[in-house]
Amino acid sequence: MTKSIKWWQKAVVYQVYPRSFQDTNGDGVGDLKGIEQRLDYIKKLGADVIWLNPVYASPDKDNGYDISDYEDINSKFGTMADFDSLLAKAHEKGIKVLMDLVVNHTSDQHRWFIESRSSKDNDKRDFYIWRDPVDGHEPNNWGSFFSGPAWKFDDKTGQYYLHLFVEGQPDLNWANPTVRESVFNMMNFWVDKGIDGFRMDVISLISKPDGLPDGEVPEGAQYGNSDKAVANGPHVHEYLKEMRQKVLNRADMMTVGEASGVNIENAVKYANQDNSELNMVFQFEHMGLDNNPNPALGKWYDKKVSLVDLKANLSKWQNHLAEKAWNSLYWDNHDQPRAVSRYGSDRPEYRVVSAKMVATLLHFMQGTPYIYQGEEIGMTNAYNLQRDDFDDVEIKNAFKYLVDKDHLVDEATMLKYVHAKGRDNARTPMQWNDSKNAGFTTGLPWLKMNDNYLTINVKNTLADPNSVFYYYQKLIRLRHELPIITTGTYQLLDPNDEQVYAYRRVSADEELLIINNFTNETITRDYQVPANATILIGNYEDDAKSTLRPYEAKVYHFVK
Ligand code: TEU
Ligand code: CA
Repeated sequence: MTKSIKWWQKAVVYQVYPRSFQDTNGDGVGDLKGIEQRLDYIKKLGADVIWLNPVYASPDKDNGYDISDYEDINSKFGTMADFDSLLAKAHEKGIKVLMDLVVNHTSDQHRWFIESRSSKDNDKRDFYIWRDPVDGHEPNNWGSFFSGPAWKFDDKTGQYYLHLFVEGQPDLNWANPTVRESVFNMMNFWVDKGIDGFRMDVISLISKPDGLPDGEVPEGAQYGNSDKAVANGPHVHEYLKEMRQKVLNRADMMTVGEASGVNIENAVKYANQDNSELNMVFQFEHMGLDNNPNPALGKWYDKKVSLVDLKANLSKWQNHLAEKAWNSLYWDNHDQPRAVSRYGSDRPEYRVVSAKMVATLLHFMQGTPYIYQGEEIGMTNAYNLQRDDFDDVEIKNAFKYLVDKDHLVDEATMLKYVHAKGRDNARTPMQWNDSKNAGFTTGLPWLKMNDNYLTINVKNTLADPNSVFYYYQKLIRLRHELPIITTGTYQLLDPNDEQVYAYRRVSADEELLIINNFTNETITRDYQVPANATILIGNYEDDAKSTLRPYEAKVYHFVK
């Protein structure tokens, strides 16, 4: 790579889900003061940046992704003074802060929408997407991402408004220049506070296709995996270029666009290296590989991904973005199940070793890695939660529409799918220690705890030198120390091997060989490791050479 390396290309991001991180006032909800108290923990891990899920004022129909005031803090989380203090303390410790930016939609309680729905001639009417009924029905066949139709009829004015997510999340009309101006002004309010960047929620959806035509498939769940539906509309790149000029260029910011429905071709546009749009995107292709073969069920399924498919997909992104754009690297976030449960094994005998393997696989790739809270201690899916325990609107709607209404699967099967894929697997509170409610709260947690916190918790992981935590700490340190991890060329080995994911990173004078046994079996492979190679990191104590033990991961380093 000839271009100079930017700070965010060497950085590792730690994602904090504020609601579930640390409660300080006993109301059962994590808060900003709690994050401030735990900054030293994040510092100890070694992360450079924190991404905060939305902390703005919100009726919480979709856990903060429905914002009613962009310039105010959700009172459950604290006050603006708490935010300013957290930002200052993070900066003192050399940690940067990324804010979530949710501007495809607002809450229906936002003053813009309250005005917009009040009458057809209100000056905010055109801030949102209103349409007349067609033959007494919805204007088109679009479905919400979270089941059901994407249109809501409003009696007051006899029109439908568009909501790609839940009813309480009306979509903003980005075609209206006053909407764009209002959003950019709001973003500048945060830039002026000194934040270090934005993670942009479903930014690939802000420009709607001209004329709002019917989709090929009515289910909104498809939009996340298809480039044929509503994503990547005709003006999205124009809007982002305008945002870059009016907001993002005012500081040395890091930006990552969450891009449902993005493919390689449009990712290269969003994250191009001419600095005209974003630094990188979150792509979803690898998250869709273990979807249900029945498109109407979307992500709801419990079969493991095929390793061959996973390799092909991740390698495609590594190879095609190289020198052209920049990858973000993630397994986990607040919308995904736990990585160890999904890709490794959360059985007690394999949990630690496989959590490290899954980490090794990702953290030696090219891109900016994201660690989601709890991933660094090997937190698992929450199998103890039952239908009535779930909080997530996506899960509730899946039961309501796919089970109760459409009878696509029975309730027990859906529960199995939710235990494999549901978002609440990631949202159960952080497990700090083995005291009541894992030290997360002295009150009643807003979402039931994962009942394995007596063994899986931060206190235990910090006391054990062989823990998942110290492994992540070392992965981060290696990325900071070895430029080849940032800049080396990626080469996949043996694409058809169904058991091992092995790849190389290559620079002019050195090389890394990364080997990951994806199975719980002992197998043999000969990668012709050169005699001068040394082990940089691994999840077993010794090197058994061509023997690979269950979930073994190891990385050889050698000078050519
Ligand atoms: O998620 C966008 C998105 O594409 C989701 O549909 C995602 O595929 C799904 O949650 C996986 O189950 C973003 C946020 O990350 C999510 O938390 C919000 O609910 C959503 O946007 C609406 O703002
Ligand atoms: Ca609290």
